[in-house]
Amino acid sequence: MIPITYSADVSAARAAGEAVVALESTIITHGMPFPQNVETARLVETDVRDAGAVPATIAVLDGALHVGLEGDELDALGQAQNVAKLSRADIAACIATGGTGATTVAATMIAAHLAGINVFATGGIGGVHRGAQDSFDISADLQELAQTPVTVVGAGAKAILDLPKTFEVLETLGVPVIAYGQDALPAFWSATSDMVAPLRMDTPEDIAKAQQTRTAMGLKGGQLVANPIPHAAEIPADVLAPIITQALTEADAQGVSAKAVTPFLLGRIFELTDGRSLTANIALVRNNARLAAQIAIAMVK
Ligand code: PSU
Ligand code: MN
Repeated sequence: MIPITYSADVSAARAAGEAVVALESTIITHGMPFPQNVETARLVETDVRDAGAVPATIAVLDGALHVGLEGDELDALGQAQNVAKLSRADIAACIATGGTGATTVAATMIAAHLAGINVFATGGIGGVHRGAQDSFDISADLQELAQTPVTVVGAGAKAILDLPKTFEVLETLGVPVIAYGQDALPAFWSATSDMVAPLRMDTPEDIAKAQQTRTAMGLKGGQLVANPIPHAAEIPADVLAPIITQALTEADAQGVSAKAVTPFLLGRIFELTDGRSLTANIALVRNNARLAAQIAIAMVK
């Protein structure tokens, strides 16, 4: 096992067997502008604490895998330039070469599992990009859900993606997709969609038990909890649709590809909505953090 640097709080929580919720760092470095990124990271950590669990924000700092960041480390990461975006393909290389990088959903799941953490909150997972039939751009987050036993709470997959194809791939990979408290799948900035969720659960206890049963059966992998954005914060899909289309057209025209696609699109949508997409993104991440804490508490009971 590689050494892990735990924050003081996460260290204490592990020793006491308390509920811990993993949080990712790519959303901080590549998903939101400064200073809202750091403010949001702190709010999300507070939300987890207020719900009775301990937050563990994950990142690689100067070659060390950190599970739980101290306040000054979070501040520094939020303002650092040229931070790598780490997925399964690059996290080991970053650690090996002493680099600094932020973890995506896939890499955060890997690190959480190494640290014995079973629940993780994010905004929305990556998935199948629109036009993937030409670009082959499918997020490694999907494969990770199929093999690493961590329950990921997100507002579904990000609505910049081809959502029907994303959920088809998750089905193919055998990943349970559980809508929380409703029949429809949420669509990130919008609470509902016209897609019916494969599974629905209404309590954190059921979600915890489903992951534990999966693992007890020897089934690899985690599950995606699709938690709808609070209605007060949502942006209707028909308002966003032309904006997403414009951002995608611009990405195409500028030749944006690979890891840069998602950060580019989120950044342009932020500008084109005058910041409204960010307000909604913050509301949904905080909502996911609260539910993740409840699931983590149910798991340790
Ligand atoms: N959720 C958000 N904003 C983000 C992300 C999630 O609200 O920026 C990040 C996650 O780290 C996720 C990544 O893994 O976007 C997806 O990137 P890609 O499409 O390149 O796999
Ligand atoms: Mn990609």
